[in-house]
Amino acid sequence: MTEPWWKRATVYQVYPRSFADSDGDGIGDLPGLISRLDYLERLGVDVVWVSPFLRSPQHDKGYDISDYRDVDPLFGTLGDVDELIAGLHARGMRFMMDVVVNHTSDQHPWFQASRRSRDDPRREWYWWRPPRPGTIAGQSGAEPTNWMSYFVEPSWTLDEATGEYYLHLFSRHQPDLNWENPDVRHEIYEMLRFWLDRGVDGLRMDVINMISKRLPLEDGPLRPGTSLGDGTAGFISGPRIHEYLRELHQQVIAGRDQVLITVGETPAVTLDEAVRFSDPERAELDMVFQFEHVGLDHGPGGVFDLGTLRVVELKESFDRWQRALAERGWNSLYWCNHDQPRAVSRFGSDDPEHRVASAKLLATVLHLQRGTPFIFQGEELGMTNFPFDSVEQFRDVESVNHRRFAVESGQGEAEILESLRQRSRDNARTPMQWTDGPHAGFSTATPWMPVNPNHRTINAESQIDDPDSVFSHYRRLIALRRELPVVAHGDFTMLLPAHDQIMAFARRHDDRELLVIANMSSRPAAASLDRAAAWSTSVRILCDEAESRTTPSEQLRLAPWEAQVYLRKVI
Ligand code: TEU
Repeated sequence: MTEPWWKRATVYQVYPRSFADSDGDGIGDLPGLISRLDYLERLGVDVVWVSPFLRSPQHDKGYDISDYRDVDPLFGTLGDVDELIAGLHARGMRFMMDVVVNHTSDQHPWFQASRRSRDDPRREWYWWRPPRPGTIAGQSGAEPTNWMSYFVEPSWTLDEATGEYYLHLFSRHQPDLNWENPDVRHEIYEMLRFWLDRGVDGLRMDVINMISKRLPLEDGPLRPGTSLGDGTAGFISGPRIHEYLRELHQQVIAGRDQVLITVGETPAVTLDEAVRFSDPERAELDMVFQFEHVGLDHGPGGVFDLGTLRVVELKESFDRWQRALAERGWNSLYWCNHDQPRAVSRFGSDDPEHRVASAKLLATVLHLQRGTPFIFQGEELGMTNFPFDSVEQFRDVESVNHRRFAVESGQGEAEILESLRQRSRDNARTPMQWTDGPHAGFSTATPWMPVNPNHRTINAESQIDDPDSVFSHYRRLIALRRELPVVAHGDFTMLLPAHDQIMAFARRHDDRELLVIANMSSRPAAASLDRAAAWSTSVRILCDEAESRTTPSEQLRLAPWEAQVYLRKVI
């Protein structure tokens, strides 16, 4: 049986607005990305996923699309897309597009028609509802359900012209499409075929587990400290979700599935649902992004409620996902993306004493799991969160709305600043740090988001030729996945599950076994290793020359953020 190519592949995510600016307007663009393809080739990634660059009013930085078939002039032209695809293909890399079809922009002609009148043929393309019975349109509480949107405001906005509310799970500028309507689905499938015919090799599907709504739409349980409800029971993995994805597969993917890669972004997905989405026999998606490990440090109030991350819980979570998708389906692996704070600041340590070691360790423990790893731009350099010092500095709609909401609910400025500093999506969106020069080599003009002052020490130029850099470490891990079948295909056994500093696991495939031992803390760690004798003939890999002859001893001692990896032949 031949395994799909993407089991040995690594994906790199580009957030085009913050990657490289070619025309000096302070905003990254497609020609900028094209000029950096040699860098990506050097890193060795197989697939490049580019966040949305289609026409958009940019309320949610391109995740609000107003024309699915044209490029936003901010980013370039359709010709640039063709050039990008050709440039990637010439270097043996593939192109993954971001597909945002749960919602459109409120400027999309479909929505413009839909809002025009109650009997426009496009009315049913979106979700329209009258005010709640017994209430007055426009007054608080008149919304058809009590749902809070992901961007901390009611999920319904009144459209004065027709006196009805439309549904938006995200901002009011992102109305949800009604997938119950077959014409909507037909248009989307046709649009996807248009892009695949143009040379797109992969699809990353935004919040794809939210496209099927549970009818009738009903109130959800109140969210603590607010008058709004949690609507997730009404739209996460709704009743028709698998039917829609199978239909999409038949209409768009079938016949091209040997060459394509598909990943669904699925917030709040359960283990069982993830298996269903990614079981190849069901022909829906190749893999999904699950959110469990990036929610462990959230308190009960959600993303801006600062909870504590415990290493034991993180290990339990990884172990659960590795086991659940061992037989059927496939995992995606990630620490970072454009919606998450920087991993080294969150799961590692951005203290200069530990930053490099912890960035490498995070890469090691993620990339040596079973699944397809995703790297977010700058992660391969150990880029950190931004030192925001005022609540005025945040740009992202989620952060801006959270700030307003937090002020209204009586939080003090210091508290709001601290949670935004740690959790704002803006942390991921500061410009890519290419050099130690002006604007970090990202642009010749002042960038749309400030460059992190630490670009003087953290930048690509200083790392690409340094064999001990975070970049070189990522490069080795990417190559290892391609070279060693045990990395791509091996089974997974978590070791030392109760240890509160060390994450250790073994992988086995045919006659090869891999052992990973990592101290996820800024203190020295010790433990005793079971079956240490079995490892007496192993070789240490992914390490400096000086360490290369050691084998793991029964009494393990690890320096802060030290990771050790061993490979042995099983006799
Ligand atoms: O993200 C969906 C999503 O769940 C996030 O909004 C998440 O809840 C939040 O970022 C946590 O801080 C996708 C895109 O990745 C995101 O950029 C878009 O804003 C969103 O969908 C709407 O398209």
